[in-house]
Amino acid sequence: MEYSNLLIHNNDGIITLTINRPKALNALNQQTLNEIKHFFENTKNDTSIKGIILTGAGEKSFIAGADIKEFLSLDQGSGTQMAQNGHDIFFLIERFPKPVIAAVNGFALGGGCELAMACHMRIASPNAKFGQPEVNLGIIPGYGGTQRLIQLIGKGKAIELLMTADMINAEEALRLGLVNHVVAQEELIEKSSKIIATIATKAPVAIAKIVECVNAYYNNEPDGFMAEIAAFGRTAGTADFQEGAAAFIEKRKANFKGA
Ligand code: DAK
Repeated sequence: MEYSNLLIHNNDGIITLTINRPKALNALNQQTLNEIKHFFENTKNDTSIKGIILTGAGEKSFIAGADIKEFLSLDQGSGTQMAQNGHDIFFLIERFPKPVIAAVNGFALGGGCELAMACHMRIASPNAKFGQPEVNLGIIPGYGGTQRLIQLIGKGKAIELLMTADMINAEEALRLGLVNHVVAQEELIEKSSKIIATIATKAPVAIAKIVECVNAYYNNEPDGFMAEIAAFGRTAGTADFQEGAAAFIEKRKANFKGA
């Protein structure tokens, strides 16, 4: 698939995926969502990939929300259909077996904040602004925002931000636990890359299982503890586990193979 709204840069297996609609502050239209879906579906099983950094083009905005210009034709049926499709895409990112980091370089509003929250971690620049302004438009978040915001910052603060549509800055987002780190804008990709490079030195099956188990905490089925028991057994049966233990005992660096 030819992408019209995504830029892809591969630096030794660390992919920077840039949403490239700067004139619309990188708002998510359906075309962009379809391209994101295609990208994640087609890289899920690529063992050469160490992780993904998701960012927005330009210095002003990560993603300023869903594309409001596409809203006018929405009704109950198409809105429900669009929400289902959106949830499928955001779950694909949340469940991606390699680290996915949002490098938030400006506005992360509505669907943009939701997309950042579906990533495994968020690194923000000082000019980043987060918010769920949907109630200003007479709707509610449609891409998982009501759930993931509570998961990340707790019920009390989440309900305030969802009801008031207030924007918060990077410092406040850090204090609330919505972002992992705040770094200068020109250091966003470097900081994200360093985290991915660290994770890439670990056993791939163990990393994929961490993603599975952390997500299972929030699911009723399977229960998170049961998921951890099964996942632990799976990692205990890998050659990488033997290698990791042997490397520790032999005082050398482990050479993981991903199996
Ligand atoms: N959609 C489309 N265009 C947008 C946009 C957006 N969300 N945000 C900005 N733009 C466009 C502006 O229209 C403007 O285009 P031109 O007029 O130059 O053609 C250009 O980007 C620059 O924006 P501004 O001139 O407004 O720039 P400012 O610096 O003055 O203001 C701002 C920046 C971010 C404060 C402002 O642009 C703004 O308030 N933007 C809208 C923020 C917002 O309300 N976002 C939408 C949140 S609601 C659903 C699932 C999910 C969702 C909806 C449905 N279903 C499953 C059905 C999600 C909804 C949302 O995300």
